[in-house]
Amino acid sequence: MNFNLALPVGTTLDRFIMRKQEAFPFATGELSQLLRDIALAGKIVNREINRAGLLDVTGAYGQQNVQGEDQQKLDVIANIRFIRALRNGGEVCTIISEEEDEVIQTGNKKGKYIVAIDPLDGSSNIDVNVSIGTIFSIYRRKSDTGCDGTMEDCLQSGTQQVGAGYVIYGSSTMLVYTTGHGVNGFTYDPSLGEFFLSHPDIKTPANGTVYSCNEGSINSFPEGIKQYLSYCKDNNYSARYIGSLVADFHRNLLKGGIYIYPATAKAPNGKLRLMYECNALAFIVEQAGGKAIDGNRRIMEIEPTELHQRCPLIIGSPEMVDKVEEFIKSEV
Ligand code: AHM
Ligand code: MG
Repeated sequence: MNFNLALPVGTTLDRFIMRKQEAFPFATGELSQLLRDIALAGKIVNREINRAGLLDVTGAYGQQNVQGEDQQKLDVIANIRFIRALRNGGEVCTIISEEEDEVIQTGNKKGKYIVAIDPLDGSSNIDVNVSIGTIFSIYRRKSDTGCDGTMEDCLQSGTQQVGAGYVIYGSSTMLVYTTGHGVNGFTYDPSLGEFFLSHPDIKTPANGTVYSCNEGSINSFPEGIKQYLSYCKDNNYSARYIGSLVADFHRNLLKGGIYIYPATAKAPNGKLRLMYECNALAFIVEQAGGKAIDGNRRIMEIEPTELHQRCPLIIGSPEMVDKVEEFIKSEV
């Protein structure tokens, strides 16, 4: 069976998903439909983001989300759009969202899948026209169909993901995803309303000279990370930090580089969320030949205990991640 069937640049996302599905004779098409639902919601959110300045939907919504952060109006809109698309699609029984305190039961008790989503990451950047993104992970439920998804269905480790991806709303809007057979990127053509294959079989460079982290907090970084950052400077690496994870990650994925969000005094377990951000990007980077660790462990092997759990994230080109690990280990 040709799981790695190469399709030409310019293939539409729908055709791509269909052709990939044909390589799996026993596939029911439900995962394919779920990916299409996410792409559709991505298009709708893209439209909202592009109109944001005109419609006065930027800025704070006046509420806080479960992590005590101000929600932006577009966070709320994106959350609603993705949940609606997944509920209408029918393949997903349960959703967990960075923007929601509790699990969301879609009512589709026959749905086989669980989706974890950060509907709009980097939303503090909306008002200043910086790239933002949606991040998602897909898991197969463990419980029998016919009832709501359980907490056990939701709290699966990253190794159990059957799909993951992100949409980056940038100078172009792109959807990048994996189902465990490589990573492919699709660029959105707004005039046609379609995503087209533009970055087939993405492989991240083994090494790079770009590091991305918020060095303003360096005084409270772990010693090994501080030393790695000195090493970067000694070697004249470039610092690039947008403060929008999807944008920093996407650049490093394509060009080589490393993104680091370690434990800090302000965020003793790191800032980023295992279920909504780290696992999805870890799956993608590994499928592209990169690595993702929390400093001690592979991100995807962390057994989650809570929906909104945070973890440090060190992710990117494999030789760079190995180098950070060396510095961390030499400190222990
Ligand atoms: P968010 O999910 O509330 O948008 O926060 C996640 C964002 C990431 O996109 C970004 O990399 C990071 O927070 C930036 O944090 P900091 O401002 O501490 O550097
Ligand atoms: Mg986020």
